[in-house]
Amino acid sequence: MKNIFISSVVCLLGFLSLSTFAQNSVKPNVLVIIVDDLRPKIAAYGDQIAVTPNIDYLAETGVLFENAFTAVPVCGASRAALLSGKKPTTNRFVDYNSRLDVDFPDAESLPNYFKDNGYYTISNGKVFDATLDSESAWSEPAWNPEGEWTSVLFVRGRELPARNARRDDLQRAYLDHQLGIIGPAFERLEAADTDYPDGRVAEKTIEDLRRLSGLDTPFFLVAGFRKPHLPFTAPERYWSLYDSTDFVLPSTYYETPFGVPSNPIHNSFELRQSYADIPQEGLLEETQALHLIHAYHAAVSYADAQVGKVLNALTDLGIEDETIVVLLGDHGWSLGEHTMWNKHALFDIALRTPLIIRAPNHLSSRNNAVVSLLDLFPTLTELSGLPLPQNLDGVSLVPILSNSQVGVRTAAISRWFDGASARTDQYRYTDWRDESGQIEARMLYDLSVDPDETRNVAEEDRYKDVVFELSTFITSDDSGQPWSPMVRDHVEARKSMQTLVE
Ligand SMILES: [Ca+2]
Repeated sequence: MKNIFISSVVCLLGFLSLSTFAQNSVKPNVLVIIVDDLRPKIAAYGDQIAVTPNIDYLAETGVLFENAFTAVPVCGASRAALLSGKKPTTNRFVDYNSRLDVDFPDAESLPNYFKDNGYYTISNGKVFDATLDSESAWSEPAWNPEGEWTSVLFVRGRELPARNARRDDLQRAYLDHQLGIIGPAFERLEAADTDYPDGRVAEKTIEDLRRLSGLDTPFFLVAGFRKPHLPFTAPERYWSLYDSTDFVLPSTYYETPFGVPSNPIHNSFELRQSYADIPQEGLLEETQALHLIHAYHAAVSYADAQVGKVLNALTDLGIEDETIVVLLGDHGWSLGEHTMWNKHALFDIALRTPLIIRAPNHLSSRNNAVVSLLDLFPTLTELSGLPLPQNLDGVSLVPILSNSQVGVRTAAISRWFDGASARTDQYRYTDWRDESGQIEARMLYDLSVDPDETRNVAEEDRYKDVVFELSTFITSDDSGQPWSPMVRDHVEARKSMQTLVE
């Protein structure tokens, strides 16, 4: 009986404070945590190996979205889209170097909107891809820790403890590389969390929370952690959470999907071009691939630990119950699936990302609805009791935070240069169109029977209606923009590569 009574009081208090937010008199704080290149390799998402106790805790106390997708599978464009609530087209938010204030200067960004509505806004770490993008959005200049963002330790000339025997190997990897300037794709050293940038982002964020919790105005703080983005640098103790024998290659490591067009298959250029000791063509040797998979996990656990420090600070400061917390990745990541590494493709593995929203007065749950990172802007606006801005391309997820049985959209659309992909609860349909809109290639995966996307069924008769419906859906989403020169260059380069292969 006592428990029931307590629950009733909690519910009543919850209802009252929810009403208060809606009435504009007290605004909740907003803390957004972006974890770069994080796919749902998280225990709370059912991953059997990942050690992520802090994100798991957030998931246990919030709403976990099982089917959240980025609008563009690359950092800069994904962030410009999700931080503006505007969809990508063939003329904006195209690649890693996209900037919101260049591609769409008239769009009001999410942090700018909160700032205009009385919030104190802060950007720590990697938020917009370019630190100076949309500067006016922030109450203080966007902050980043010092040092190269790739931050392999010994390059900075630091004296490392002698126990770091691997240092010699790593230095050799640099020196031996033909370009002599790029480092290994991982680093395993005895180091403090704060030796790497993310540890310092956590420290700065905690200092800010301490300061901001004493202000009369609510805050909108975004903390952007850089791991598990390449290079997979993480202190030794996060590597030691795993045994190297824990890992296996993905079942699709050696093969692209049956019947796939060549359009979405890339050569993992980010990994090959930027890091020493990676072969310039062909599959990575199994031992190297497994080591990189281990390294990704170490980097995920390191990022998770930094998330934990920030979440603990909310509790210690007593502001957990008045702060909305969102955690997301900026896109998915291939760890060798379909012969590929990195993002840059319209497959589920490169598009699906974690999304967890913990809002005061909403019970924790898991939600299977298909959602887009574009939905973040209207969701945070509604949760904070602010008026919904006009012309956002996302939809508010507030109706489904409390009801996991309903959906908010037919499909989530993602774009990558001339390709567009529609994800429903059962299918991933993708097509590539020429500049006049004619479909040149397409693929369809029936995820209900083929969750790993191994068989393109777009040309099978029994899926004819699905293909028609989803290609029509993409047509209706198309804003009819002309191609930007970047899209033309990309398509030309891909076609010349295809010709070479043929
Ligand atoms: Ca990224």
